[in-house]
Amino acid sequence: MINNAKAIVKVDSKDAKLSMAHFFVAFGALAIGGLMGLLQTLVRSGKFELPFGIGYYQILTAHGVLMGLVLTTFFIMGFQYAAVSRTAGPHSSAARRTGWTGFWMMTAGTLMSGTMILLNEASVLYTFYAPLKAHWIFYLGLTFVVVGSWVDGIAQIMTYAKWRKNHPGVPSPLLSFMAVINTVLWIVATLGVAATVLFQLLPWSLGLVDTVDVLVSRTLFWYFGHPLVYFWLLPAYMCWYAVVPKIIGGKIFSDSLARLSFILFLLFSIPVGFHHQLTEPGIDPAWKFFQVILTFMVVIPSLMTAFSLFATFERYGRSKGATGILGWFKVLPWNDARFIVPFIGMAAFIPAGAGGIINASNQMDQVVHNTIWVTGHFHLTAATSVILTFFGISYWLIPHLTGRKLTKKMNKLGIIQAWVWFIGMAFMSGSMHIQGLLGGPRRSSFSTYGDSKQALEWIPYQIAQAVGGTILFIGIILVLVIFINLAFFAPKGDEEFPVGEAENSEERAPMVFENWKLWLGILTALILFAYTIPFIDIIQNAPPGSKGFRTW
Ligand code: HAS
Ligand code: CU
Repeated sequence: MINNAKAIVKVDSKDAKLSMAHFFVAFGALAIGGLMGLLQTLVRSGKFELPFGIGYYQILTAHGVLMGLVLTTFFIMGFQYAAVSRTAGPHSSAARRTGWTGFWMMTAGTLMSGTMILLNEASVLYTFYAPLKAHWIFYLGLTFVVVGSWVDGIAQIMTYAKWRKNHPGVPSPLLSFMAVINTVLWIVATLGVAATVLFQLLPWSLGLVDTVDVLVSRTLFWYFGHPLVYFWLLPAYMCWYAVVPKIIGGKIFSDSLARLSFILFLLFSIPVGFHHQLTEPGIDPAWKFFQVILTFMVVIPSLMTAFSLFATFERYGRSKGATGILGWFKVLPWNDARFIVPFIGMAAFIPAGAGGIINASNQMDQVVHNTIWVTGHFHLTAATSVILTFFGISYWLIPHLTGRKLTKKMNKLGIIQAWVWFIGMAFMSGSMHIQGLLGGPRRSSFSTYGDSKQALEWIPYQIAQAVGGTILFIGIILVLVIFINLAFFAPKGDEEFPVGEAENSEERAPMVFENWKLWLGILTALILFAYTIPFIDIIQNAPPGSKGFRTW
């Protein structure tokens, strides 16, 4: 495929169009969702009130749905679709049609749910917990997004399967393998949310049934909700493992280790949903304990990732003559946005992951659950580590797809953007963590709770969050400027889609990694083991169902 050392392997232009379509929706969601985020922090500072009767919970729902569900799903599907095309070859026209069908279904669903939120018919937050009851079109829209994402994901699987068929006995390209793992993880995980939406929430919101079993619904939601966060994380890991080494001029520490960590994510991401329900009555503590153990299992592939990244940096540093324990740090390409933006994400993931381990520890979760600490946690994980990596990916992928160049000026703006983000988030997420430890609740508008002493203590932290939110909003404007430049205005040229090579070129990943029957078999067994008995319990001992509530 490569004619000379300088030639760049391009993503097929027809595939590029579909990826870009995803990115337009993703960055559109970022623009609106970001504005909602700013407004929330301003309201919570106590110094600002929303005009025109707009509700706090309405914008909170818009923010969570747009950022957590729409931006992520569209970005990830667009990125993975391009990554598979780049590494396993152009998609067939059948796969491309499948991809477009999925894209339009997701877009239609987003418009349906988004409209209901804007009409104030669905202020149920991004977790849409029953018994809060939204308009049925909101749930139908979510169904379209989920089913559309399956169809979209099948396009990637088709191209992967074609590659496998044409290359019997050869491990598939690393990035394609990773994309397919994430898509499979997503499909298995979304079965849970599809079940609660289709069988519980839709019939209930349509008035076909009067009541809903809240615990069943929440359990099905969290069966999906935890793997959801790894669905966000794994594309960032794809960049850290397979793209960043190439950008710095180094090598992937071990191709097999990278694959193994992805398999572990596939196995252990799903049977752990109870760690979001540790304080919830109605679930046997023994089963909560079991899922907490599995949660600690799913930390292992992240520790493997940290090890592997340090090893890549270290070995690259040594090859450049760096000495001492931290000598490698100096020789990294600090002026390259494609490196530093995801690197800030990695650095943030160290405290972010530590926070996750705190949450997962049953006793400590009693302290932080439902406090704004948790909001701080996911703004470090999802809204810093993951999203900065997505921004870093965009800075080479968008020009690659549009046939343009990342100019020096945009590269610099990208670096400034990342630092602005980091500073804004340090204020916002930092003060959320502290306020959470002081008992400040999450998911709640401004209140002094009758001027209680404890609530007054929280206010300075809420003001710090508004400062952070404002800085972050500047970061959003900057990233949108870069996106529009790279999509429409940057000079024409060839920007590389960097794909790293393993350090040991002789290394060949064991074929057992691609034995889907084996992994899906173990995954099914784990899920059945972790959920069957508690689920039977939940249903057999169910309280009377709840009618719907509209609290807004
Ligand atoms: Fe979490 C709640 C546990 C990771 C997102 N999490 C949430 C919620 C979200 C979320 C959105 O057990 C709230 C949901 C809601 O609305 O209620 N989380 C964990 C654990 C991990 C974890 C154990 N979470 C994530 C990631 C997310 C995410 C990733 C998004 C992308 N989380 C919980 C729990 C709750 C929870 C409980 C429920 C709390 C409650 O009470 O409600 C682990 O996966 C974390 C493992 C990570 C590491 C870090 C490895 C570090 C690496 C970086 C290396 C850096 C380098 C750079 C090389 C062990 C890989 C070096 C540079 C230098 C400068 C030194
Ligand atoms: Cu979780």
